[in-house]
Amino acid sequence: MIGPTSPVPLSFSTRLHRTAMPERCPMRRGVVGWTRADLEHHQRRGGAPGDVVRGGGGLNEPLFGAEPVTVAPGAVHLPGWLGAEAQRDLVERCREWSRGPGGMIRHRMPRGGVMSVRMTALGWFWEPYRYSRTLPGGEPVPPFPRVLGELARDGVAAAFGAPPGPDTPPYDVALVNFYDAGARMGMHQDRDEQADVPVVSLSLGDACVFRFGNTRTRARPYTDVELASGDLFVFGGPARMAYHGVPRTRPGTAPPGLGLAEGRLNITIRASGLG
Ligand SMILES: O=C(O)CCC(=O)C(=O)O
Repeated sequence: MIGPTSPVPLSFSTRLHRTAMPERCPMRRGVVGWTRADLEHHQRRGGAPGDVVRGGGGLNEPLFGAEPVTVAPGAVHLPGWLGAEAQRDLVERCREWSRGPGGMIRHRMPRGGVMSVRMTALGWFWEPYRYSRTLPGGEPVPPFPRVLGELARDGVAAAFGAPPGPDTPPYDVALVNFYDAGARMGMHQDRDEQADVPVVSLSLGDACVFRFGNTRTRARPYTDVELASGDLFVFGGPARMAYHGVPRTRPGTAPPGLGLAEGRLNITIRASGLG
């Protein structure tokens, strides 16, 4: 097994891997604020409250988010929701999270195949098909970052017009997925959570084709959506149990200066409902 801080190898065997994210570019320290204190700092610098997430936080960068697109009832795509600085900041955080005790794992599936996507879990450890409080080595799972809870609630508000209600189970788990050029994710449902709370998905790096289907079958009808760096996708309500997957990424399409030389990151933020 490759150590959590090893560089990503040039080729992979079919073993389960624990690796860190590729690091070909020097990382730029993100300055986007995510905490309340940082938000206040940003507002003092002239940023509007609403542009912290979308615009990049007081850096006078233009807001470029497009209008929300409803892909299916309960499923909303918000292109360009994260500004460039926010994306850089999240990439750096993902790299730090991937260096945690769990590293990035390519899970072995029950039928023996190994996922091509590598994954870091925060809050709860996910493996096919269950959550647990400990990593495979018995260590505690790294905590769920507060910033991701705030992003998830903001994302739901942006998609549906209001954040989750006060009685809604809290966001408490995030899966950080890394796709190299050949990685994909088959059609599946997110069904290991015990709470009917929207899934919030953030894309960074290379664009991909995100296939969003129906709740009955992996097959058609589905819609192929192009998810680019900075895009938000939220699915809940009637779409919460829709099959979805990533049939391909588009290598080389990451915005320059992101701090991720190659590949695609996806952060899905969920409420486990496991207390
Ligand atoms: O990478 C994506 O956009 C989708 C990830 C996903 O489907 C999952 O983590 O369950």
